[in-house]
Amino acid sequence: MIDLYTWPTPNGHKIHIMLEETGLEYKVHAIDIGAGEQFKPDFLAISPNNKIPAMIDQDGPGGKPFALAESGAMLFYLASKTGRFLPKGLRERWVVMQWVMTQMGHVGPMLGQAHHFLQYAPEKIEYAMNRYRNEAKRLYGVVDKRLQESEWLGGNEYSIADMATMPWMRAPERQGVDIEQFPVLKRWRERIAARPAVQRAKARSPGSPAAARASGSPRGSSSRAPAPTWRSRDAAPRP
Ligand SMILES: N[C@@H](CCC(=O)N[C@@H](CS)C(=O)NCC(=O)O)C(=O)O
Repeated sequence: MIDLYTWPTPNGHKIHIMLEETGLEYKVHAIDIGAGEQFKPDFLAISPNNKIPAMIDQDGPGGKPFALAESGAMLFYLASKTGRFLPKGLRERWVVMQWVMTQMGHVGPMLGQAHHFLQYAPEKIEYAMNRYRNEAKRLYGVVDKRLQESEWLGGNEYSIADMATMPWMRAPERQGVDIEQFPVLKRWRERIAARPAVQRAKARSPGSPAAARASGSPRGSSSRAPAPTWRSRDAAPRP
């Protein structure tokens, strides 16, 4: 059983998608980052950088609970645990790694900044808005070009690289990007969105109407964040 600490954001969605794709059993714990729950000491014990997502695999390496944060590391962990969505061949595997790292190092941080400066910043700063809008467009172009030569980001197979990247490209208009300029990327996004696991993942995200119905809570959290099963990250067994 995996305890997933999450909130409905692109980084959170990635892990929901992987858990649904692999069929692993998991329980959702909502960490309301708008209310500052990511700074609570219990959460900090499993996520040292105060960010969602994070998880505790109750059946971690050695059969003991194992805590992990950072969505890229979590995707690699879940792929290693299940032997799925990360190719076995070394050439293919490293290419998937390359695209997961492109998402972690560029797509997430830059589109996140575009989102921030275009939608949320209390002050409209032209320089920042242009900088991140341009970078967002450039990155959509990088992904679109890759998908012109390859069915999926990592190669011939749908992989954790696609799961990591697609949730960031769901709302291009909020990042200053016209999706019609990237038709191949648009079709790739639709293929992923149509997958039953991706639809189930969305439904189980905190705040979704389906999750709210299941939990009886207006915010759809199946559980508020409980205390992790240990007090300090150092106590968590490492692989
Ligand atoms: N590199 C991290 C980024 C995680 C991240 O930025 N999470 C955001 C939500 S998408 C968060 O928890 N923000 C709360 C805050 O910054 O206080 C990952 O991929 O897991």
